[in-house]
Amino acid sequence: MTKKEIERAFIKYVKEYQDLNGVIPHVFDQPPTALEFLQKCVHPNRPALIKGAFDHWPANELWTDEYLRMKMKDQKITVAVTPNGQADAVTYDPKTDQEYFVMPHEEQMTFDSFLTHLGSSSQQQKEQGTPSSSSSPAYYISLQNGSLPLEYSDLEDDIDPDIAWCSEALGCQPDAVNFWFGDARSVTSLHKDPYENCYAVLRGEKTFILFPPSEYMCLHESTYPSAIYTPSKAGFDLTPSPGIQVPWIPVDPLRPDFARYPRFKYAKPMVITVRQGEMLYLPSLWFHHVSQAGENGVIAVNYWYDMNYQHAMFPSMGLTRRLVSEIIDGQPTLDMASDDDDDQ
Ligand SMILES: O=C(O)CCC(=O)C(=O)O
Repeated sequence: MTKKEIERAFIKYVKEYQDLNGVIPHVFDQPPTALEFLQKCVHPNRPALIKGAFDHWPANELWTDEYLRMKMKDQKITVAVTPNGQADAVTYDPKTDQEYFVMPHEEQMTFDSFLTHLGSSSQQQKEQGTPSSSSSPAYYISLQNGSLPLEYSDLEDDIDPDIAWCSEALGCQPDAVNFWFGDARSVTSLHKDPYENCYAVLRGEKTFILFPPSEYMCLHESTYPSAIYTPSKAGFDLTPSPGIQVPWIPVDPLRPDFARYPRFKYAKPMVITVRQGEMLYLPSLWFHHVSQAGENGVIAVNYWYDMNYQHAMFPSMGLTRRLVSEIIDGQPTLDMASDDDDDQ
């Protein structure tokens, strides 16, 4: 089979999935039972918007800035700081004329200092117009792998420790619960995770642009040398991390460059805005790009449940990556085992 023939077979596969499923998510007007959740979401690996999933959480009423400041006291938290709100993203460095996978500078600060930074950044955005025109750094609480028990244990009583119908459906407890707080400047670039994700928005709104695992071939994954933002007198420097290569998706679905990424024309995004009080079920291995908006910042909590690795979808993704990246695009191996791109 030639590369062209393999590509044509993938285009058919992408279209067949699209024809069968469309791009409209299921909406639950009230939380599903475990069985409904399994049947409509987990088994078919389809996203859903869920209303009323956490109406009973005290956090809905309690989590004002004043309350959060008071509860968090002098507890140090980890904040991702970037010049442009783009952490963990493929970024062009004009100094070296090269693209890197760039990680944020992580700063330890009190919650109070975080709110002060976020407040002055929002003020600047209001004065200067669009979020991207701001010249001050972007601050985003986006630490993962269980940030809630690690750094926000004083807030744990204000929410549920798990999502009951999801735990019942999957037969396990969440692997990690994360706390997110940012503003319109911070955007999360396209990536996937090996988790079933229940994502609750408590303040503001988040827009998820989603692509199913079947659309992997449209996203032009490639490997990039890794670098990290380091604060400098002039703002930030991009410091390369020698010897580290990271596989990542370079396509920006908000400004797609079809000349560089022509297969993106076959992709059909599912766009879901999750408003305050709503929850998104984001199935494992779906690619997601996340942006946010809210006058007073955007707060969310999400629950990551390990995906079922016995499901054929996991090795199928490995096979697809090998065929597309290695055979069609002629790139070196994207080794799934050493692939920690999946934890954004
Ligand atoms: O909210 C965000 O900015 C990113 C969320 C995300 O990537 C995730 O929950 O896996």
